Amino acid sequence: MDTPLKTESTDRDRIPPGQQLVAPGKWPVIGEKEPAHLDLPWTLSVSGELESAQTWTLDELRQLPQTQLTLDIHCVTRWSKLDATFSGVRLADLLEIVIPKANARFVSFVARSARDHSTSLALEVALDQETLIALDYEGDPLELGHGGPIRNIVPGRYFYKSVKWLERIELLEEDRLGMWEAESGYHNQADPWKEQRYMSPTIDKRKAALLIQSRDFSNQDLRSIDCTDRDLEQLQAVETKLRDSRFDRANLKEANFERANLSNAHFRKADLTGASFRDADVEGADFSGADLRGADFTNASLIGASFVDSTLNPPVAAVIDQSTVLPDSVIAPLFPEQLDFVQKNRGR
Ligand SMILES: Nc1nc2c(c(=O)[nH]1)N[C@H]1C(S)=C(S)[C@@H](COP(=O)(O)O)O[C@H]1N2
Ligand SMILES: [Mo]
Repeated sequence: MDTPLKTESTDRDRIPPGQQLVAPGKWPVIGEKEPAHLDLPWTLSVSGELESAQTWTLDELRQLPQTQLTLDIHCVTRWSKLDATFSGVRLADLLEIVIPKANARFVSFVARSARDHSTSLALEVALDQETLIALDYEGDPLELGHGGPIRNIVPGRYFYKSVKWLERIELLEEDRLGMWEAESGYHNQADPWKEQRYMSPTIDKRKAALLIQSRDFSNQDLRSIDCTDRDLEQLQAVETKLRDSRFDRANLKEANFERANLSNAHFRKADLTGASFRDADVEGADFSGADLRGADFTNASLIGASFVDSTLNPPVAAVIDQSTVLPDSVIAPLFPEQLDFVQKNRGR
């Protein structure tokens, strides 16, 4: 047997459904870009249902036993990065110091950020998954942009369970949903192998039918709406929340999606000629087989988006030509294969 081939198939087995690898050495920044109160020294406190609340300075954390952990990062916007090595203090080791009470069933991780970003897990899951309070990445202090100097890391869950600029850990009797989970419908379990990305909100079927008929979605929250095969020519969907929505094979000629949130939206084989995605978030969206002639992606966020699906034979490829507006800066974060495809088809 050929060893390189074997290695390749092993790597593929490590990529959960619907995920693709980022280019080697790349690590996109997702969500908040910086913490709050940069002038204050960093501390981590643990409070809530435990015997003795405690606060550590960054130096004190570094004096606790350090554990190294190598994990695969899986972001809900469909990019994965294998073998990221962090080191720091295991959550389990911290909890041995503060001693959770018997009624502590959940753990909430809170960031020092403008919106007090947070996420939570069942305590049992957090411990089973070997949650780490990371201080270092690949041997150096974790950089600020990726949540340094203190960040929790949860292997085996989508990366939104790993909070940047961790400032507070709270042990709770009842769960307190994190920010994305409470406000954006992110799945609270977040297991990438089960594709637990989002909870689908229940959009009333009648309301959906009326909206589709009116072709005006602007400024509404229509997450997960199903518009498969619909005729939505000239749809107005400015600033609309359309995360995880389905537009496969729909007629979306000249549709206006400016500033819309279309993360993980499905546009397989849709007619998007002349559509505008200016300033839209299309992270993880699927445009395979869509007609994108005259479509405009100026200033759109394309991390994790795909335009060609070469797992199918023949490959399902978007129609892109010199009339498609896909500037260099916009396509830079695409997966290598996707970037290559777009560059070959788009004019300069
Ligand atoms: N404080 C804070 N932590 C956060 C977020 C955020 O917006 N703020 N976003 C989450 C999401 S959705 C992801 S995918 C990862 C991204 O981490 P990265 O920017 O280091 O890749 O951080 C998670 N932790
Ligand atoms: Mo994410």
